[in-house]
Amino acid sequence: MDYRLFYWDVPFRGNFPRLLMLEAALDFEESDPTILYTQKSLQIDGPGMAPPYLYDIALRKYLNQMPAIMMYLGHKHHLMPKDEYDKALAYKITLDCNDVLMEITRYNGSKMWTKKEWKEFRYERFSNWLQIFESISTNGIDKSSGYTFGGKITVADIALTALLGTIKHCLPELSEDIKEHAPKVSKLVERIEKRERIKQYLKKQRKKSGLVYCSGRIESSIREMIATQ
Ligand SMILES: N[C@@H](CCC(=O)N[C@@H](CS)C(=O)NCC(=O)O)C(=O)O
Repeated sequence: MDYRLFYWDVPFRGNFPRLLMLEAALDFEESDPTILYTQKSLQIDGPGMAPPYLYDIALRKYLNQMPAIMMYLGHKHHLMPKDEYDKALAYKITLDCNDVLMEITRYNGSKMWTKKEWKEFRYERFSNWLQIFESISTNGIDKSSGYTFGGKITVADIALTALLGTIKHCLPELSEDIKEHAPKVSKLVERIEKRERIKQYLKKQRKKSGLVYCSGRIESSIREMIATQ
């Protein structure tokens, strides 16, 4: 076993490290994150406020914060672009994805949506984010390989898939927004979701969890906004 992932049984932020570890053919298991809640996490290396936590079994160390976990795994398992600038861009894309997660859940569920704010988010911020992702891909995408950087799959392709593939599946009403504002990235996401290990995992996860996205009151609030818009 290479790693242990401490995350809730929902796709949301957890599918970022999950898809990366599947792509890299790593051996990992999952544990209930409750045991690492804030005070308890002070006793470990890399403590934090909330899951995900990655435990590196050989190193016997934990790491918190999704983008840090993605960079750690990406560097260690050859899923970074070669060029230094592209490495920074891959990190930026991962941070952008994490910002979208924070925005769509109104700062990780700390507030619920109102109709006015949802409308502003969906038609301004979310479409702007999609255009940003699309412009990075349009300018930089490697025409021969179809990946964002340098002919090989990287952490950036995986982060975009974990963000947008999950939204497309769990909140299908938003898939039109994705196709409209980020058509190339939408295709990229479809290609990554067809990679064998990722495909098998998503099939199982989606069969078991259905459309569950981030769970809790904030998921109900997002669904209410979509339904009554
Ligand atoms: N910035 C952190 C955010 C962690 C976070 O907010 N996790 C959520 C689930 S995705 C959570 O467990 N929230 C419950 C809490 O904050 O107590 C990261 O990117 O990993």
